[in-house]
Formats: sequence, C-alpha cells, structure tokens
Amino acid sequence: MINKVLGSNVTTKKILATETLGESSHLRKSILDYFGLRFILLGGLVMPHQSVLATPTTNQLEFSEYQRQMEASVIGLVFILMAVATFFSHRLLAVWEKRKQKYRFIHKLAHDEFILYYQPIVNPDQHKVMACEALLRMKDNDNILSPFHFLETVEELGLMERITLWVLQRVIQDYPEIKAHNQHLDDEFYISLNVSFKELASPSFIEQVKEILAHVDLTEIKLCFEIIEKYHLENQSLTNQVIRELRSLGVKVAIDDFGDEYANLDMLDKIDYDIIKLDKHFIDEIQTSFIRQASVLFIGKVIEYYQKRMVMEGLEYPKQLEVLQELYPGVVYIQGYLYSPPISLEEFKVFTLKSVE
Ligand code: G
Ligand code: MN
Repeated sequence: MINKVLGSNVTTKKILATETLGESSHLRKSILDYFGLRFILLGGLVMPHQSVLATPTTNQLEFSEYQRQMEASVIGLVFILMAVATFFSHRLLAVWEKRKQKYRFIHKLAHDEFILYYQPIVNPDQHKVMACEALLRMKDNDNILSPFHFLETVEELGLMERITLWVLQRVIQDYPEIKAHNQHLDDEFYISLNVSFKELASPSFIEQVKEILAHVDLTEIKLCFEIIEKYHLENQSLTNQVIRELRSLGVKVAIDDFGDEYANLDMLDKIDYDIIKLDKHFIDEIQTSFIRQASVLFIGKVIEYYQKRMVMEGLEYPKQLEVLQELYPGVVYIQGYLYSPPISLEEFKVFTLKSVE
C-alpha cells in the first residue's frame, strides 16, 4: 500500500527503517509535500510511521510544518475511522435487520401464520373437482397476503426451500382431511404444489423431499409438482433425473404457466411431464389472438399424442369456457374464478361445484 503511494523509488523498507529515515529528512519532506493530500487521507495508516519519522534533533523539517502534518494525519485518521464506522454500522444494521426478518418468517412458519389456500381444478365435462392447487398465503395482522407481497423477501432471505418443504408437509397433512370430508372429489383427486427448477436442482432440497415422501403412501396421497419456470432450466440432465425419480414414485409433474415468458415450446421437449398448465394469457386472448387459438389446438394435439393432460388457468367467465370448448373439443381441465377462487382448507372441505351456465 505504502509502496503504491510513494512510488517504486521509495520502498517500504526504507520508510520503516529508522536509521535510513533519520539520515534522509529531505526524503521525508519531499514525501510529505508531494503526497500531502494523500497523507491526510491516509492519516490513519501513516500515523504509526510518524513516530518513527519524529527525530526532531536531526530534522530539517520545521517543527510547525511537522506539527501541521501530524494534525492533518490525526484529522485524516478521524475521517477514516468515521467512514469505517459508518460503513460497518450500516452493514451491521442491514445484516441485523435481515436476520430479524428471517426469524420473523421462521416464527410465522412455526406458528401457522403461513397458510395454504386451495383452488379447485375442474373437469367441466364431468362437472367434477379433479384436483386442486395449494397456494401459499401469509397472515399479517388481519390481512391474508398473497405471495406477490412476500415471496421476493422469502427468496432474498434464502427461505424458499424451507417454505416449499413446509408446503409439501402441509399438503400431505391436509390431503386425507380433505378427502375424508369432501365426498364430491374424483377418485384420482390430487393436490398440486409449486416447485421451481432451482429447487429441483438443489441436492439438499431433493434429499429432504425424498425423506418426506419416504413416509407417505403416494397411491393414497396423490401429489403433483407444478414446475414454475422463473429461473432458467440450468442443469437439464440433473433436473430430468430428479423429475424421473419423482414420477417413478407416483408424483405427477406439471409445467406451470406454460406460454408465459419462460415456459415455452422448448420445455415440452426438455422435460418429462404429465400436465401442461396454460397461462392465463391463453384464455384472456382466446377470442382475439390467432396465435393463442392455434396454440391451444397445438397443445391439444401434443397432449393427445403423448397422453398427457392440459389445464387452462384463469378462466373467469362462462363465455370463455364456451369459446374454449367450441375451439377445442378435447378434455381440458379448468382452474379459475369461474369455478372458485383459492379458498381456505375449511371451505375446501365442504366445497361443491355450482353450475356455471
Ligand atoms: O402461477 P400459478 O398458476 O401457480 O398461480 C395461480 C395464481 O393465479 C393464484 O394466486 C390465483 O389466485 C390466481 N388465479 C387463479 N385463477 C384466477 C382467475 O380466474 N383470475 C385471476 N385473475 N387470477 C386467478
Ligand atoms: Mn401453479
């Protein structure tokens, strides 16, 4: 550092060697003059060496000038200490805040302040609830917040995997309760939950998923992992291996938000899946967009060929169902406000489908 400031002619060794310095006060003066400002800024660093430099008897440097430099160094030192203190106190505060927030979320998780809502997925032809999607909500005083308000923070705090595992455990716990109370569900009724590619690529996450599933009879408790493609599929072979394992255990896999920004046609080739969930845009634009219409027909062909299933998300009006069924005569499951918004466990246990005509 000192070398850098003083240049290559003046080595640190020379500066630090008392004898050398005692003999060459002109060197000190030129250093102090030339690097005045830097000395002020580096006051803190130079301070210890000032005592070495302080050999007043042989010093050609005026005492007042020496004093001025000393004072400048002290001021510099104070500035540096203040800057360092400010920098660290800010960092410390930020770390402290983050830690507090993290524990607030963990506390919420342990005290049932995270809850699951369930949104029915319906076969409109049979007029039957075939499945539902578990959707995370967070209690905040008297409000029930949707993930939009807290998911980013959860990710920033590094709690996503922990929360997804909590969702998995809660779904496993709720499934028999729902099945026992609600007599109107299809025999193959399954519960979907959202998992990201990032999580599927995390060995520790998958280990814990397997550990949880090892204690579950998956022929009784039917699950579907909806893969949300917010992050790009990075390690395709690893992810595919995980997906294959999940499917071999009997867990369904769905491509969520298909047709949205990230989930595109490529995905149908890249991963093994059971279900394609078409993003809400499809139904919103089904009357106006030729591309959306053609896509529905195309996905219809794909799922028929591969014997998969299609779920249309975000249907709100009877007219939309009518248009969809006119366009595509095959089976499309529906998830949307048309049948029901996401509802609480208690509501879902007694949920019955009303006519939507
Ligand atoms: O991305 P994913 O499909 O997992 O998210 C489902 C979300 O879409 C839920 O939060 C749910 O509240 C919302 N949703 C479900 N059905 C409808 C609908 O018919 N209209 C609108 N606007 N939102 C819906
Ligand atoms: Mn989803």
